Amino acid sequence: MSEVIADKERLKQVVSRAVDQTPVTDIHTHLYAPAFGDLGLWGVDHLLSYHYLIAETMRQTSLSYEDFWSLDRRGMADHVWKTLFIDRSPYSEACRGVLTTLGRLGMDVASRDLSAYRKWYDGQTYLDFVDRVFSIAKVKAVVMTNDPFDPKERELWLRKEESLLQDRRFYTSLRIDPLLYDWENQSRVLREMGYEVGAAFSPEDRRTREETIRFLVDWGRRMKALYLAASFPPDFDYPADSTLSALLDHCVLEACGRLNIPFAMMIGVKRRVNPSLGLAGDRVGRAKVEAVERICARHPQRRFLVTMLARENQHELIVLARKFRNLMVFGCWWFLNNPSLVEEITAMRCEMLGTAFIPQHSDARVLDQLIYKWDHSRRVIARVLHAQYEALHDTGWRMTPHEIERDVRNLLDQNFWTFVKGG
Ligand code: RAT
Ligand code: ZN
Repeated sequence: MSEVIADKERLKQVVSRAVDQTPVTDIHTHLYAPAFGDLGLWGVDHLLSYHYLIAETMRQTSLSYEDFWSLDRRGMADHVWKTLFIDRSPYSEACRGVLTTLGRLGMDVASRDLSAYRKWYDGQTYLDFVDRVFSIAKVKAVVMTNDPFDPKERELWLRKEESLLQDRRFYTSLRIDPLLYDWENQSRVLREMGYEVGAAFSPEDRRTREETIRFLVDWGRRMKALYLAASFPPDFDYPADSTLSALLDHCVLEACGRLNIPFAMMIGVKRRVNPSLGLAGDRVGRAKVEAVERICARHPQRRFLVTMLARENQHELIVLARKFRNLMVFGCWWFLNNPSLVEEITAMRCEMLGTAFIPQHSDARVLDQLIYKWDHSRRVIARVLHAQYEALHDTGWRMTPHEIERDVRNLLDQNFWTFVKGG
């Protein structure tokens, strides 16, 4: 055995260093590789007009929704900046994230000088900026959310597939919410693409079933998707007498099998509770963990990456993961990505799953956000892990730095790849 960690001071150092330095695979983002052109967002105006901040701003402004949405990107950013950062103290998680990001990029946050920040960004080229962000955030790879139902993205895939896959830091996932929730319109899109599906989905209709699978397999291959993915509402049930349930059983999981990739389920989002807020108008609801239990039990050959949005679901989901090795719990999603909740959830997962989970993903929509999302998460993960190792040390068990680094590498990087590869 190499150096054994004898005292608690050293233990703390080793854990903080391992969590701080280990390169991360970020398994769910809304980022795009540079080849996707202007689908990829970056810069201070996009940071400030992030939908998490728009939700906070619209509670504190007298501007109507219409007037806010009529502003250009810069106008929105100005309004968020004044409302949340100047007229009030920006200590919410999403606000602080902007400041962590600017600070880690080398800007003077104390100056509160938005025009200076804009000037700093004007001096950057996008390609260098991508390198810089990956290096500061110590992220080695991100998984994009790739949507063939988005006409702009679809057109890019059909036109320049090869170049979209060139940057090996950006991996792909095939997102299929529109197909699951809007068969009526999306089946038309499938037909336009040459897949002979019916106007209504029925599992008895063999051709529609096979053509849907063919579509999913073709696009999974075209994108080299690491997994298929969808989000689900709180009342998602399985099995159920619904198009959704039938599509999962007869097409989605079949396609995952043929592609030999997992299915990612993000459960607990109630969409468009306030449509005037756009992307910021969704809320969380308590979901049925039984639905996940039944899908895992019924499809033991399939692999499921699952995250749930409600705090109330976390304990049950962890218990379920102890029962099914084809279930990998991941991330503290969206409204859970706040230090107090990340701490609670990560501690529970460590206590009940050991090292067999994926603690976090960023959900970044703006490239620069990788910096703060990972900076903030790493701090909490380090704190939680340190408490676990300290308790272990108190039993008399002794660890080496190498062992701790191995565990952290599994948590932040390898668990995902092992699960994707199926073992
Ligand atoms: O976190 C977010 O930005 C949400 O708007 C959603 O994108 C969510 O993460 C999702 O993937 O559906
Ligand atoms: Zn997302």
